[in-house]
Amino acid sequence: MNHSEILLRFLEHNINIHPTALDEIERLCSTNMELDKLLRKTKEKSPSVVTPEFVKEIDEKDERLKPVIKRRKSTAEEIDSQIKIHREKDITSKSFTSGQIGNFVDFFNIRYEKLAKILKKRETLASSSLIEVVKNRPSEEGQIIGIVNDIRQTKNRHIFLVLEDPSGTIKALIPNKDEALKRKAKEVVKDEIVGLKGTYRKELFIIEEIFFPDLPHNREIRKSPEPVALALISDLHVGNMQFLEDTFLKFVRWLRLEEGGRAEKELATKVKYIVIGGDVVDGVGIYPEQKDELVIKNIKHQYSKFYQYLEMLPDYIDVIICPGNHDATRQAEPQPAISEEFAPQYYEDQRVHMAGNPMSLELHGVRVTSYHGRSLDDIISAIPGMKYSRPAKPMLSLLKKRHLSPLYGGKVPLAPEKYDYLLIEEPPEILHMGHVHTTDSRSYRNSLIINSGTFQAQTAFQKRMNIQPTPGRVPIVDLNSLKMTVKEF
Ligand code: D5M
Ligand code: FE
Ligand code: ZN
Repeated sequence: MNHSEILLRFLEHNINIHPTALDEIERLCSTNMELDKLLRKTKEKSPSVVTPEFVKEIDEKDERLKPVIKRRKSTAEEIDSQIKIHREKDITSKSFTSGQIGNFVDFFNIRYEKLAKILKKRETLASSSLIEVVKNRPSEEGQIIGIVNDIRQTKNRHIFLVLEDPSGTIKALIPNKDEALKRKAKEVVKDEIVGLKGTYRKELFIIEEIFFPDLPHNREIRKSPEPVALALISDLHVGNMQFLEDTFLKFVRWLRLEEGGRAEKELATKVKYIVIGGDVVDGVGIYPEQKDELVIKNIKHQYSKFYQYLEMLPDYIDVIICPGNHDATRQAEPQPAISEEFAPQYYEDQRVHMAGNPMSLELHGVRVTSYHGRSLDDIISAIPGMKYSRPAKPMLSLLKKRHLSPLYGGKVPLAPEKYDYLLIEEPPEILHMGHVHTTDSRSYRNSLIINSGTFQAQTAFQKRMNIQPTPGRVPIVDLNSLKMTVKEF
């Protein structure tokens, strides 16, 4: 970069520069990218004139932001990225445009059709009947598939359930003495699609078995032929006073191969992707009294702040981001990607990929479904035995339901789009969520179920709710072996 090139760029941005600062800038910026970065940082500070002292100060503060030296040998660096984002299963830019909003009848019909098809693959349900047909065949055993309109325990400790399909509704019952089936029924929530086997007697379908859509037993599993790894994170809440910047910077330094022993570095060299499952920033006006807990009160500035961290990442890492309930997009699910208006840098950067919530990806063929996880609040309160401290359990329940947010009328606002984007149509190799701020994982029928925790310390609200977050515990999945390790920062 020579003086006139630098001068020109600064003038383009209407920034006054003192001639003595040019040498300093020339020394610091050998590429256009570096100059862009300096320009951006200067603009944030908006000095009346750029002096050599000003440049030095920015540079010192920037010590930990220095670009990674490219010649470092790294596995991930040598491999081309292979990212496929299933945009057809993403609500982004479909919702606001052409009056796509449908009605709830269509919305639940799509859910019914898709999940009934999955349920019918099971032998027992292959010849299931419509509800009206079963009602006309009293005392005969039959199978039905439908949406759960109501489920509750009666005062005599039977479980009473109302099921609906396109032909009609039926009242169903699990007798109080069938303890095993009653236990299974505890996992049933309103508005999900289930299959029932039983017999219709005296206006009641007596249930003998309940079926969730579930995952097939021996499905083909995809692994990456290349030795690359994926880091899963979520719930940074940048801008909130509890965001743990130092912890996050440790993670960044580890990725930059600046921290850890040989074995740790070996894993770090494989990391090619970071998937962020929402709540990137704390947002503004999300909950009462939030203002008092914000250190950055402007949401655009919150995103700029996080973008500074993204810039510190090795340049061979791709970052894929879905929003959460604190991000700059609509609250109703499915959520379109974080809006460009609030995070323009993200859209200009080729290594950052913005998608909706939920999002469905393939990384080197490995299928990843990421969903922020707000429905976990509803599932944890609806199903006995589910706890905030072990979110993989309610996540597994959702996986078996093949739906990310089945309950309508709970804490999750659902938008009745023309399609049900929250269905889990194809079983993923990795099901990823966040929201509950607790890292947890388990595996189930060849799927890894992972909650990526948080980088935020306990908030006053979480203290009142007795939620104990586990900040800085980052799940890393080797996409070649599909083995997961949790790195603590
Ligand atoms: O959610 C952070 C954590 O707080 C997560 O565990 C859910 C819990 N949470 C959030 N809002 C509520 C409400 N309204 N009731 C109960 N629990 C809640 P975050 O999305 O990061 O704020
Ligand atoms: Fe969060
Ligand atoms: Zn959240």
